[in-house]
Amino acid sequence: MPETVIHHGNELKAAELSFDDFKKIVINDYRVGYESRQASILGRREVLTGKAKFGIFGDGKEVAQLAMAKVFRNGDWRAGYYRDQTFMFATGMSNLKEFFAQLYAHPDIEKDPASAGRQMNCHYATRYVDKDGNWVNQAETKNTASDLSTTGGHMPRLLGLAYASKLYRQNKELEYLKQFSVNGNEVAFGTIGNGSTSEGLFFEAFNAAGVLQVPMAISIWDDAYAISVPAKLQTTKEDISEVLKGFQRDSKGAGYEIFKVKGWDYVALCETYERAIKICREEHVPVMIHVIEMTQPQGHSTSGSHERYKSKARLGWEDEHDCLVQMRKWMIESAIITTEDIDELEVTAKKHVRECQKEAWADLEGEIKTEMDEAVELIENIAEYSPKHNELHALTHELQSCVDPGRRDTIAAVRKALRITLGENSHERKVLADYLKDEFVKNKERFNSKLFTDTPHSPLLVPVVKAEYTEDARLLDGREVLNACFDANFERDKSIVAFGEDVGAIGDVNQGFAGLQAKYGDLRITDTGIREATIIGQGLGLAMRGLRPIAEIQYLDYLLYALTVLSDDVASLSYRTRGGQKAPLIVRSRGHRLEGIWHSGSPLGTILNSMRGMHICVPRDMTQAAGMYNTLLRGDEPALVIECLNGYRLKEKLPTNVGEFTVPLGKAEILREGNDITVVTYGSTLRIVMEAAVELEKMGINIEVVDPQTLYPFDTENVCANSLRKTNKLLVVDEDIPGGGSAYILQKVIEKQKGYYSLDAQPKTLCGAEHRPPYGSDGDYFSKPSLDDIIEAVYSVMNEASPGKYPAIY
Ligand SMILES: Cc1ncc(C[n+]2csc(CCOP(=O)(O)OP(=O)(O)O)c2C)c(N)n1
Ligand SMILES: [Mg+2]
Repeated sequence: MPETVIHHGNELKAAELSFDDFKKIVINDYRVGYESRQASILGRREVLTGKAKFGIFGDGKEVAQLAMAKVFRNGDWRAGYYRDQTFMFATGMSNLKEFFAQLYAHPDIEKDPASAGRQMNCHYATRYVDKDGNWVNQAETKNTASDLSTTGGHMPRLLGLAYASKLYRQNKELEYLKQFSVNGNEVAFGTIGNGSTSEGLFFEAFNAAGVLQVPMAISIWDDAYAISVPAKLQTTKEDISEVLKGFQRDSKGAGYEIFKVKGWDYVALCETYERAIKICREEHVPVMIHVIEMTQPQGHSTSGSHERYKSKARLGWEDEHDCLVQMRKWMIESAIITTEDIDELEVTAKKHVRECQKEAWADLEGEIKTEMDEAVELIENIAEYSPKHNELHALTHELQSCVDPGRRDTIAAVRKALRITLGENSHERKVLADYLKDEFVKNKERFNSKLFTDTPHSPLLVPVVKAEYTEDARLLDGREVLNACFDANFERDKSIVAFGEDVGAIGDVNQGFAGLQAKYGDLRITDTGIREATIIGQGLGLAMRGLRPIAEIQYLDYLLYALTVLSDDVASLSYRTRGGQKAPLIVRSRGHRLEGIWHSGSPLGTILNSMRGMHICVPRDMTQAAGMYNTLLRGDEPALVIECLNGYRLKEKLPTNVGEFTVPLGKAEILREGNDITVVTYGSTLRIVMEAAVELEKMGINIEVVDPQTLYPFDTENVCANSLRKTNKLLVVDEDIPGGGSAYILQKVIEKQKGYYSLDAQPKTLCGAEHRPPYGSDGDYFSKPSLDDIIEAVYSVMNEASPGKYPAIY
């Protein structure tokens, strides 16, 4: 079987090679490209005949990727998109069988290591976390960060992957992290389609890499279209490298080295990549390679045909400039290969691809068939004794007649058999029910597992260490407690870095990092531009490469600018690779009430609904926040910590173990005991609820106050529902809009914790208004839950339960 991988060392340095060696390399390249093309053609056919659901392929983009693969070394990273199969094959990061396994959605990491059947085809990833959650040695492997379907969505992460090389090269204290870097020599390769350069994320990442001067090599695969929309409607001057010329480094300052090359010119491509990556790797200068005149022989994807929107002339031009056609022509003209030999190579390559496809299909089909046979037998066993035997026979017959069946067909038939035989009591029926339960467990693992890493390194397993205080513990501003916590952690762990807007020189707008840049240097506590999406991407890339970033979003309201990266990339990373990749990124922000439409946000509903896969921490004060950072910095899962914007100057006691004590995630705390009603709240409203408690006590009402502390995970020990057993009444106080964070809390307490068993009165929520709060204290009073609102909300629940004892106030 031919060897697909181009090993490092196959660079085309013509002067140093004999003509025979040179020929061998070129012919091998062509074979890889040709096999890749056959995979595209066959892949499309598999979709059109119904074996796979959707197909998007890298045809027309092969030759540039062969050239790029030559300069991709161990330790390097790729963050790319769905056209990159040739590059993945050429570097050995994927292969033909895995390509087809993913196309068929094989839910097995052995068959589809990139996503275990979870991602659409041509969405790549290498597994850098082993089954116990340990990092593999990334410096010795070629690495691909898991792809997204959202075009341009990977650009922020690309920045972070490149930035890690800068830190590894410039911060000598990181030399001990040998499994991640060799002196920061690693290049982060990005690929993006011409159309997707219209995305804001592209421009944001592009500018940031120019500012940071990181070894980032962006290749733009330019086929002049984005589905049906031509370059004229996408890009100023229809030419992205023309537009970006101002980024070219020159006597005025550092910037990019920009290259432009034709996608069908093998020799020029090899030379260009050689030059570009040398600059990028050695000088740590970002480079852009604009690869023009690419084609798309089969159109955009299996969803449509490009004949609908490309002119005959364009289609003719594409046929002629097909990169493999051109490469073949050049090889024959240059006496690298004869027509007969290349014809033979193509026949062999085609056969090989077909074999790989068949094997991949047989692997999945075999598993499904075995399971189906087992289920059919179990159903037929019931039929032997069941009065419904005709219906059951029909069911198994129908199941066995399925064309290209899936696991869903078998499981649906089993469930239907159990419905048909409802009320029957045979042993055989019980066996089938047990079989179904076992299959649910297996399918949960296949399709629903690994939202979090769930390994021994999980922050949920970090030992609880209580905060300790001396008798004369100092009372400090909250921000100083945080500052001491960060200081201790920066001292303890050299891989921790923090960055964001105003985080460096002034130590963040609330001074949590004050003085730390002076102490630990600007590579560890760093100012960034105003670019929330790429601040998160920067953190994500660093976290993937073994560093411990704290990425700061200055105010919670600005989190929306980074939401795509958080939701699409950070939060889904573990899930979409089925635990093959992780990124222990800590996002630090501050929110809840302060003032104005963009500085009082508490969009917890938005956050909870879009960021499953991240822990959501809502500490009530800075000491609790510090304990959460201490926990998270010792675990390996991503999290968002929302500090109370109005709490930095409130006095708190400084624990003696401020850098060590931990606040466990998912552990709710009862802050005040009471018998009459349970009030669940968190963050900034907590203090107001505690004030209300004092007033309410004067009115003869004793409230129990529960702080869940983290919204995800939420109160894993059912503290809320247990409290309801005593009080039988529930009020949730939340600053988000009605139906936002409070609806989430209600679902957890009432449904998940079964709190409804204990309720004597309607559970209530007290929330912010549906609009954002106006600027000014009056605006705050009339838009966010106030002391009076809370007192009256509690009272109204009491009034409903005992109107005689608690008559309406007004
Ligand atoms: C954020 C986002 N917007 C829209 C899409 C739908 N979409 C998928 S591919 C595509 C065209 C991309 O064109 P281009 O970047 O030129 O890459 P090409 O497919 O031509 O290689 C579009 C619009 C998407 N996947 N993600
Ligand atoms: Mg395009």
